[in-house]
Amino acid sequence: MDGLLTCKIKTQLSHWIGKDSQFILLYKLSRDGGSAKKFHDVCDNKGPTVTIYYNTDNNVYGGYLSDSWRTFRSNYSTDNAAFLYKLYTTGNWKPVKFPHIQGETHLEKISSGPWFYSLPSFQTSIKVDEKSLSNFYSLSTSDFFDGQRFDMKGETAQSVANAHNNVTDLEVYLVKEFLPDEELQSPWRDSKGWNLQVVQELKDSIASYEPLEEMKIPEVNILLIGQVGAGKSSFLNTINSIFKGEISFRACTGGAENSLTQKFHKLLVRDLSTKKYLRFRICDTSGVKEGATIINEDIGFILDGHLPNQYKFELDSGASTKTPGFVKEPTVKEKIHVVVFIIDGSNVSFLSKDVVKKLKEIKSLVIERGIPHLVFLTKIDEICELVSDDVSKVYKSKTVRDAVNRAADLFAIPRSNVLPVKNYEKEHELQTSINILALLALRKSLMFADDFLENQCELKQENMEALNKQD
Ligand SMILES: Nc1nc2c(ncn2[C@@H]2O[C@H](COP(=O)(O)OP(=O)(O)O)[C@@H](O)[C@H]2O)c(=O)[nH]1
Ligand SMILES: [Mg+2]
Repeated sequence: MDGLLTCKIKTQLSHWIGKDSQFILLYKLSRDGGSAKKFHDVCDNKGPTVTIYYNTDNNVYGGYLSDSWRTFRSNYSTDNAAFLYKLYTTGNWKPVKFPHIQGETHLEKISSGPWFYSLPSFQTSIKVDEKSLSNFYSLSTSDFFDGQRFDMKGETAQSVANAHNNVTDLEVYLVKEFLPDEELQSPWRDSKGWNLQVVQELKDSIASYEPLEEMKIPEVNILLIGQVGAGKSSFLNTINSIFKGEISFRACTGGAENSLTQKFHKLLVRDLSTKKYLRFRICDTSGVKEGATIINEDIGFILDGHLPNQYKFELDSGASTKTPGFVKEPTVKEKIHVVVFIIDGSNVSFLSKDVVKKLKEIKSLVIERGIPHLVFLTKIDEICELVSDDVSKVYKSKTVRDAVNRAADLFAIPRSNVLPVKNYEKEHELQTSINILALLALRKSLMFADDFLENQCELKQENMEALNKQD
């Protein structure tokens, strides 16, 4: 779910802040829940923020902090550049800035939500008031717009907010200076060009791919794992579209709120030009998110090949040997041969601690089993206008390069194992550059899967030799 900031509001806030700014949604009460801890988890130490309240009478108001939100003082703090503001009064555009005059401006406390002096929110936690028809959050009105710290320019709590702080939502955005996307002189990664011939070469090499002969398996299993909404199902659709020759949406995709993928799917892709199935399966999972998410035991079961195709994830109770279709003694055929972490490029710097922790846990499970892994960085069009206009600019985009570097640091993997990808989402026709990035990413996964099979093959041979010696 996206934030509610409109272009008009962004322009007004940029004007007040004094810089052309971009706004990145960090916290949204209705999406992230009314927990002060959660607010601090995602907003602390990030830099300047703007907080915006949407009151049930269509009053929109909020506050700006040039300092980061923090918790270590456990008391009020002063930010001389902070200000409060109002934008809409009962639905009418009436922007007024209320600059700081004196004294402390905001509360640095783990048990408080975003809390300005004269514009409070909630302590510890708050729930939506479900008794009312409009389902609002009843926030605090302590010192509400009382003019002690900010110059109210003749306005009052009544004129700004009808004297109540019942809101349908509250959002906190990170404020970043808007810098035009930088096109690098020389690319940060080499490419073979962006034309149909390259697409064909990549398609041919994937179409002729066969898993290591000695292992005698029909196809390799590529597991996609990542945050809900990161683009796992969309990647599967992108690959399917390329081999189908037209855009297709085989796996359901959707917004970030809930994972539409509740089942474990192991999908084959058919090359429509030859009508043959390709020799890999893309395994799509439900995503990682705070709270309910696939439990580690289930991930272990998936990696080891115990869970059957179409297994339905029960988010609080995992699978067991009694699960219908549970594969008791999986062979190499059922195991996962390569793991791809799908990371939303537009979110890579703002992943919550919980999600990072979960992804690291999964990575440990993958490493324990010696399974090769890599990262696909999606939505690169959303972070860079150069790329949004022309995907073939990807290796000349400083923004994408920086995002790739961040993902590599986060996962502690080599940069070359992070592959930028743009999935099909709004397009109606296939595009050469989009195809090339997706095919490069897929081909690299197949090469990695082969590495795993090589290792398994060696292991098998060693075991055989040991057995022979015993005989
Ligand atoms: N702009 C853009 N949107 C994307 C991209 N990949 C996925 N999306 C969108 O992100 C949303 C979530 O994608 P989905 O594949 O359902 O995520 P999943 O939960 O990981 O399976 C959908 O609305 C997609 O259209 C991408 O590369 N660029
Ligand atoms: Mg999905």
